[in-house]
Amino acid sequence: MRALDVEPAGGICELLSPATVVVPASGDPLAPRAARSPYLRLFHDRGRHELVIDVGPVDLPPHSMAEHSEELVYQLMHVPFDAWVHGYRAELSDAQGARVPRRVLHHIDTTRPAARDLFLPVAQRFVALGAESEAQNLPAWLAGVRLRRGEPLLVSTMLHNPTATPYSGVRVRLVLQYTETRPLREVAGFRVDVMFPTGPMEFDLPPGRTVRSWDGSPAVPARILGLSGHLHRYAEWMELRDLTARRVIWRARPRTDASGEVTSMPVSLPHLGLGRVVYPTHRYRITASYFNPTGHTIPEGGMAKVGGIFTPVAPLPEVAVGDPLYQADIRHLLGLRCDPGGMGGMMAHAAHSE
Ligand SMILES: [Cu+2]
Repeated sequence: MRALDVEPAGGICELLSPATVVVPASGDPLAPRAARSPYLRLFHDRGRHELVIDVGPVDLPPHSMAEHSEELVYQLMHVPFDAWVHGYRAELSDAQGARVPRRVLHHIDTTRPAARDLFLPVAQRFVALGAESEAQNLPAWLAGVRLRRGEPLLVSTMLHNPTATPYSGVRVRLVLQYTETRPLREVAGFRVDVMFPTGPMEFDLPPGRTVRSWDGSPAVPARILGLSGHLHRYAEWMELRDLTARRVIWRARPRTDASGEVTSMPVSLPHLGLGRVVYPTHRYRITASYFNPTGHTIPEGGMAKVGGIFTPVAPLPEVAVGDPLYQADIRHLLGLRCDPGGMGGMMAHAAHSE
């Protein structure tokens, strides 16, 4: 009798079998199977204007990954209504509702397969939070990311317990604060990574200095309203440069604690929030520098990305599902969930962040 309760295999991984991967919107016949996400539930607090993406519950033994980590890598949900998201935060609790240390949340990332990225013809990344990320909340009237009813959202969660204390029934709640009224500025997230265009974003750090960069241009003119970055231990600095205009848009060093661990990155609001326009006719370069003093290579120890919010000056093109890079990127993301050993890189990432 028990076996009847077990869901048949498939779900989100079935999307990888056709030649062209299409992540279905909620109206598509494929959607219900793909969206059968065992560790994801949606709650809606209409009074507080909050949509809650609830991931879990899972147990977190000491010094290990969460149980059911494979299922958490990518789960599919569909946005239940039209909304502009202007803020977000993450909450962690255990089975008794007690707080769980934030450091067990390696990351919770969201991707919008129905929307395009600013710099690449791939699925747009939405909210991403790590252990060090702080909650963000813009005034509802000012700016928000427009989510459309029924659009798919891929939710990637990694929980990892670096402490000696076991936690049971752990849940991560990603709380999205929204408004139903169009704000002054419609915004979206962007990112530029030294490992673009797709694939794993981690890279090895041999002993000594490693400098990496990537060049590209946005698809449309866009006003960058705010930006920050993500780096790992042993990072020295990173910068975003306009090669065409020959000027530095942003340069930052990570803030670290006494042990050298990155605790935060500076946030920049160009021109007091009025923003800085980037152009498709200009080339931009992200560069990051690391210095590894340990004398041995740190596998997948490096990472460097700039992320932030922008408002398009001209509308972003529709997503081109057939684009080879879009396909490669979706296959990479879902492969982390569905390919045997696909989690290897993510596990390594967690291990060295301990
Ligand atoms: Cu990282």
